[in-house]
Amino acid sequence: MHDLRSDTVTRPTEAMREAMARAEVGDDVLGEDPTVNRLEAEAAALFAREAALFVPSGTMGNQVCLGALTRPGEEVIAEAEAHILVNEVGSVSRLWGCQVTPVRGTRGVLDADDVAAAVREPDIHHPRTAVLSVEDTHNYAGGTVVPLEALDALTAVARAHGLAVHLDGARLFNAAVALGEPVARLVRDVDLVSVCLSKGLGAPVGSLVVGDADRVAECRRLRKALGGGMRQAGVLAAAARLALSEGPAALAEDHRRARLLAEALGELPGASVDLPSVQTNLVFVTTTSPAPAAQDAFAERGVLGLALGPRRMRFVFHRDVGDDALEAAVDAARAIFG
Ligand code: TLP
Repeated sequence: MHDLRSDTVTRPTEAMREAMARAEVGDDVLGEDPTVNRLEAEAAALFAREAALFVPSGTMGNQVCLGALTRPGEEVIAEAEAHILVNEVGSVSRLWGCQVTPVRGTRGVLDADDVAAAVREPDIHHPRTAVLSVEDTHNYAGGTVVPLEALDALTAVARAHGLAVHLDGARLFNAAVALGEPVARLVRDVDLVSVCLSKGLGAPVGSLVVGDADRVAECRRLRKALGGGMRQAGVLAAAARLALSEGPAALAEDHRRARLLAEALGELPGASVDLPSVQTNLVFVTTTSPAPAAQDAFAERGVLGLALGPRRMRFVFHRDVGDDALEAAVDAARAIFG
């Protein structure tokens, strides 16, 4: 089976398993796990920010960021199909007592004027708009990248209106590779960023929250509140360190394969692809037949994709699938959509 359902399915490499077996550990809740401490110091340096925090998942990473940046009754602005809005079990309201107001972007990228228009005037009736949340790359828009000028305009408009900026950088390294920019540049002007290590970078478990020391200290408290204090987490951090140092180099190949699959799919009568939105490792396909049936037909041909809507399927390239998976997916697509 060629598993193109998500980049979350990557398994740890032999080198990761060896590093995990040998990892020096301690109690991370007491700040005594040397491997976690190393990971967090390396991440802070890589992102050129004061501090970093290892968390169990991207969802927890996003949520501790949003908890640290809000108070109950406030409002977070996010793109209408943002992961925090559609895929985190309503946690922003459930955990922090805040509402998320959707603003529609273009291919996942918010327009700074639209954000400005959504910020509420001070009024006794209104929630206070506290945070702008940006997703880069934007998953449901197709793995789209926020161009640097757009990012700068968004952080500027947030500052002008007194909003903090949260970046859901679950796939921030994919964005950095696509832009040819260091991740430090992409997080320069945001308050807190959450970055997944267990997607394209290949770690078995874990994400990082990065930002200023006081903000990250608050995230550490909230991680504990959510039950995310992981004790001898060095066994996980050992693999995460390799994901951080070696993972990014492999992403350009994933992007190349995604592009080739998208172009092949775009020629078939039973499928359509918005080629400009295929910018990184994700390929979303609109199907003329029901997507769940197409998903089954792909599986019968040894290719796993995900139906993410009645007529929408997603294929994701990652380090555990290569050119053979690409060929199998193209062959299956020709049989199913041709
Ligand atoms: N995304 C998963 C599913 O939840 C859809 C996937 O397969 O793509 N932010 C973004 C932009 C994400 O895409 C995801 C995971 C997360 C946050 C949450 O990460 P985890 O799954 O580690 O909680």
